Amino acid sequence: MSRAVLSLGSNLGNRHRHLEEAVRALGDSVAVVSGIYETPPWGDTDQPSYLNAVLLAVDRAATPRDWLDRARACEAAAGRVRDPERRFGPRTLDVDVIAVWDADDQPVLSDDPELTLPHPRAHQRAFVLRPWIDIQPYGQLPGHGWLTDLLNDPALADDLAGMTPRRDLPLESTL
Ligand code: PH2
Ligand code: MG
Ligand code: MG
Repeated sequence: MSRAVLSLGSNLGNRHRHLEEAVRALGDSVAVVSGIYETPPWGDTDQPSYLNAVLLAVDRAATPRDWLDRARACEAAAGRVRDPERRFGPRTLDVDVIAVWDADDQPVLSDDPELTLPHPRAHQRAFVLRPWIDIQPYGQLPGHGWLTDLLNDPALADDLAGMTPRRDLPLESTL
C-alpha cells in the first residue's frame, strides 16, 4: 500500500505552526503539499475559522492503518484533545486520511468505522477538494469521480466563495 491523500486542518492555537509541524513529522513520505486556505468552519459553525491544506504522501511500505497511525501521532504532537460531545468541534490539528491507493494503484475501499476509505464526507468539503486540486488537477476521489466535477457541484459554490488562499503562509515539503 503506498499512496495517500491527507487533509490538514487547524483552528486553535498557532494554526500555521500546527500545519508546518505535521508536514515536518510526516517527513520523507510527503511528495507534494498544497497552499494554505483560510476557511469558515463547516458543519459545526460556532467555532473559529480554519487553516486547511492537503498533501500527497507516498510510502511503499505503508498500510492504510499506518497512515491513520501517523495522522494521529501528528494530532497528538499538536496537543489535540478530543471532545466526545462535539465531534466536529475546534481542534489544534486534524489530519484526515482522505484516500489511499495500493501498490497496484487501486483505490483502497474500507467501511471500518475507525478508518472509512475514501473519507465519507470528502466529496462535500470544499476545504478538502480545493487545496487537493491545486496539487493534483487530474485527481479523482475514489467512488466520486473527478475533482473538477465535484468542485463544479453547485452545492459547494458558497463554501468555495468563502475560502481565501493564504499565500502569506508558506507550507512546503522538504523534498
Ligand atoms: N473540520 C471539521 C469540521 N469543520 N471546517 C473547516 N473549514 N475545516 C475543517 O478542517 C473542518 C471544518 C471536522 O473535521
Ligand atoms: Mg476532519
Ligand atoms: Mg479527523
